[in-house]
Amino acid sequence: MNANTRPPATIIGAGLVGSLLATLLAQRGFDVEVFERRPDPRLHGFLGGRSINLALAERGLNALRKAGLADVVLAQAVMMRGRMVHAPDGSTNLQRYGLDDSEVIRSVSRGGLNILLLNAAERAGARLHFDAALADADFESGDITLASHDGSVRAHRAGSLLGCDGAGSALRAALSKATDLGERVEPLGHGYKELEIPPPEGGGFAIEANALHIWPRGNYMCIALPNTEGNFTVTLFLPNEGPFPSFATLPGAATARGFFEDQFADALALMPTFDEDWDAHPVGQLATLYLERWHLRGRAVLLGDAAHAIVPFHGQGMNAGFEDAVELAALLAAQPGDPAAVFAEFAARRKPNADAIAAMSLVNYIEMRDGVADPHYLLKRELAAALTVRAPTHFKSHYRMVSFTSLPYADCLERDRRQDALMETLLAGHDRLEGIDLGAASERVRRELPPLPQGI
Ligand code: FAD
Ligand code: 8RB
Repeated sequence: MNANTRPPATIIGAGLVGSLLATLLAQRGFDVEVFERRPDPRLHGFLGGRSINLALAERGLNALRKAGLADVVLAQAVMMRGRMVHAPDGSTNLQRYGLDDSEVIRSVSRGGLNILLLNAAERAGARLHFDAALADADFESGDITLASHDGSVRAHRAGSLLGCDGAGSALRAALSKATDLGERVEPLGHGYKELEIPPPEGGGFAIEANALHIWPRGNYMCIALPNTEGNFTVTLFLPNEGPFPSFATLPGAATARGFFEDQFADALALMPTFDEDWDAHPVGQLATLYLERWHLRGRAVLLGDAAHAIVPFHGQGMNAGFEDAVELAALLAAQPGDPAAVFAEFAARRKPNADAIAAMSLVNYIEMRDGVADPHYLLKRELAAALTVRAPTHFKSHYRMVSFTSLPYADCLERDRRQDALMETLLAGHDRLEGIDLGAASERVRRELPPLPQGI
């Protein structure tokens, strides 16, 4: 294809979603330019410098496969087979996520993944501009203003804009001035603090490497994800305000240490830099962002966190954003001359799925932090396991649908509602599995639930 006839694409933000979208579009023959606010992390290291990791599940991996990057990412990931639950007395229990080691999630370094995606985007022909923050956009002329950290600004004539600039999106702010996006932000009321478990002296991992660790404590919890270097990123999730324990009642490392001695003694013993980490790392805020509209005619569209930031409790924010990138790249490649139609179709397809994962992520906080100990919940888990074995063509746990398939999130939510209602009916009047006729129960599952789509 002649360079002049390649359809243009201007991407705002070279984070996880922007750099994957740049790769996919450049691979499909687009003339891609990307503007990123931060300096190039390949030259300057990641701002903040801390190693933060993310859980990659099937949807995200599937998107990486489409870009030809799944194998290189897997080579720098740590497999997590299940949740390792740490009780207050220090005892642990592994709850597997899937049926076997083909159903696992992976812990990957955010910095490493972003650098890998930036390199892939450039290899595919995308042009990346760093220290170039979108400051303003004129959606009539297509002119955008880009600002550098030294205060200098420059103008650029862009075609349609693809907004991947994250939860605090500047493109979203510019769009809001031109049109009503129907924006709603729902704060969770809980924040988070990042801590660290380093590798033990002599190497290896201080706790089980191949698990996502959870310390559930009712109204709050800690989690830990492994890094390839042997350390774990630990995150405490806790109410911001209110009676002890809340972040408001833990002003400094000294009070926080007492709280951890009480509630997370086993973890605290593995955190030599607890005091420094507590005082140095800010409390992060959590919220869900809903927009009624994601696009303005053919001029701009939002995707990833810019369109639908969610709470972290399903580990699906990046996975959902990667699905967006795959969907948008495919639609644009099929119809490069009609961005208005593409953006409308993209938003119509993705918005119900974004709403569904937003809802499921909020529910999973409850499940992670206290559902694990509830007897009715445990009984339902047992029944779900039995139905999974007896009716695998019709029954799949909510967690497996979300994490190990690419079934649209909205379909996962709908199927899970029907599965859950049926299980509640089957469990009525029972407090043990023994009295339930599992043959008849699985017969009913096959009769009343639609078969699972194959190969998704
Ligand atoms: P981002 O990755 O935030 O990228 C946005 C980019 O835009 C950034 O590079 C930013 O510098 C740039 N930018 C911002 N403003 C401008 C501007 N004005 N002009 C130009 N560029 C701009 N998701 C999972 O699936 N699994 C997990 O386990 C998981 N763990 C997480 C852990 C943490 C601590 C956090 C904070 C999030 C986690 N997430 C996880 C969510 C995931 O990080 C996000 O959903 C994902 O990064 C969204 O990608 P994005 O490209 O839309 O936004
Ligand atoms: N954002 C995750 C899960 C589900 C685990 C389960 C949960 C930290 C910020 Cl909280 C969380 C999960 O149901 O057993 N899979 O992947 C990742 C999670 O938190 C990430 C690391 C996180 N995201 C701001 C902090």
